[in-house]
Parts: sequence; structure tokens; C-alpha cells
Amino acid sequence: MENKIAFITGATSGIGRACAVSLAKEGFAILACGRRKERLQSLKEDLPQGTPYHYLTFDVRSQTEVNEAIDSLPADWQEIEILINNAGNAHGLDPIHEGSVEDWEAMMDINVKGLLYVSKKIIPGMVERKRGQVINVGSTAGKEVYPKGNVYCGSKHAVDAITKGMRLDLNPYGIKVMGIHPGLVETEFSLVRFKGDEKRASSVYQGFDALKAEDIADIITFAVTRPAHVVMADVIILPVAQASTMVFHKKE
Ligand code: NDP
Ligand code: 8X3
Repeated sequence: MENKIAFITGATSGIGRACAVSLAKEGFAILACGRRKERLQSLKEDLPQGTPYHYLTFDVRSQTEVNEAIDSLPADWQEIEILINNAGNAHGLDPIHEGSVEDWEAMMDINVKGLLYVSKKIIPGMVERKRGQVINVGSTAGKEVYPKGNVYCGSKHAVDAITKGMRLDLNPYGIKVMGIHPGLVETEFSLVRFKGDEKRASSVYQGFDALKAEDIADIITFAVTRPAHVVMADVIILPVAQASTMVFHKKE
């Protein structure tokens, strides 16, 4: 296959799905991952006709599932050029003394350990080939801490530190490593954080123009198509109405 392969976790929704569409338009072959199989099947219809497409269904929390899925890749789909570690979410928004251990484990297992399990399977091939790009989707929550954000912020600070560590370790092999840190993006993120409470989820994005998943996908697509000697290492993207995690200029 001539097309370079973009391996995208969390491609069933939001930022990951938008990245699949945007990168396919640039001629990348799309390897989409997530748990919701029907969404991975329907994603193909949103890609330009003829885009080479393959999907893997696995839960990033299970190292066994991650390994088995990646080991099952056909020969044509094994040389990953771009890894987008995007799967992730917040679970709950509670002060530390009231948070649930189940929510904490979900965030650490998905946002941190899941990213590591996938990276462990994909990055050695990049090292061997001495080429590749890793994009880790962090958050402004990985740069600041906000009230009740405690463990989600902790997971995204970990993503930020791991990204910097990857850049140091992979630098001798010419592998590009990017951390992208969005502010508020209107996706299914808040619906998951608030466990399906649609009213509470939509209120997060009221009174200002939040970022769209496509805004983040545009920037990732721009970043991965720079000349060979250029890496956008660390990027914070905010809606214009947002000055920091808790400071907004909302319409009256
Ligand atoms: P969405 O909820 O829309 O998408 C999350 C994606 O992650 C889905 O495709 C979901 O797929 C996947 N995912 C979640 N849990 C698992 C799991 N256990 N195993 C495999 N895949 C999983 O949210 P966003 O698009 O907004 O989030 C994408 C990334 O962006 C996350 O890392 C998030 O933390 C980050 N981010 C989001 C911001 C926002 O305001 N929206 C701001 C800053 C960062 P499925 O459920 O099918 O498995
Ligand atoms: C998602 C943005 O502000 O809800 O990472 O943490 S925020």
C-alpha cells in the first residue's frame, strides 16, 4: 500500500473521528480504533472514496485486547507512520474527598495506561524503521489544575510528562513527538463525564463558541504534514472565549 498509515485511537467520536476524516482527505490510510464497532464500520462512509481503511475494536484498558488486536493486523497495515493517542475521557467532576475510586481508575487506566499499552506495541516498529510521528492528545487539564478536576488533571499531567519523555527517548531515531492540549471542545466528552446527563453536558458549552472536533483535527493534520525537519512539539488550543481552564468570556 502506498498511502502512509495513521493509527487513531478513539476514532468512534469527537476529535479522533474528525482526525480520521481530515487525514483521509490528505491521502493517509486510516486505521481507526475504538470499542463501538458499528461506529467504526460507519466511519468508512465519511471518508473520501477509495481511502484505504481498516479498523480494530479493543478496549485500551486491556493490554491483552490491545496486543491481540494489533497482532491481528494484516501485513499491509503494520507499518504505522502516525500514531494518534487520542482515546480518553473524564469520569465525574467531584472534590477529592467525594470522588469515586471507579472513576479514578477509569481515567488512569484509559488516559494513561491505555496510551502506554498502545504506544508499547506501535513505537518499537517506528524505532526500527527510524521514522514515524506520535501525537498524544493531552488537555489544558494537563497544564493547569481546576477545582474538582483532581484525577482527570492528574491523568493529563501524566500524558504531558510521558509525551516529553517520549520526545527525549525517540529523538535519536528521528521520530516526531507532539503534545496537543485543547481547551473546551464540544464532543461527547461531557456526556461521558456526566454519565449521560445531556442537560448538564450541554451546559458546559453554553454562552460561548466552543472548539469543534474539526478544529483540533485541522491542527493535527497541519502538524503531521510539515516538512521532515519540523515538529510542532507542544501546542495549546483554546476557544477565543477561554483564557484558562476556568476563565471564560461568556455571552450575557
Ligand atoms: P469523545 O468522548 O467524543 O471521544 C472519546 C473517544 O475515546 C471515543 O472514540 C471512545 O471510543 C474512545 N475511548 C474512550 N474510552 C475508551 C476505551 N476504554 N477503550 C478504547 N477507546 C476508548 O471525546 P473527545 O473527542 O473530546 O476526546 C478525545 C480526547 O481529547 C480525550 O483524550 C480527551 O481527554 C481529550 N480532550 C478533550 C477535550 C474536550 O473538551 N472535549 C479537551 C481536551 C482534551 P469508544 O467509546 O467507542 O471506545
Ligand atoms: C477537557 C477540557 O477543561 O474539561 O480536557 O478539562 S476540561
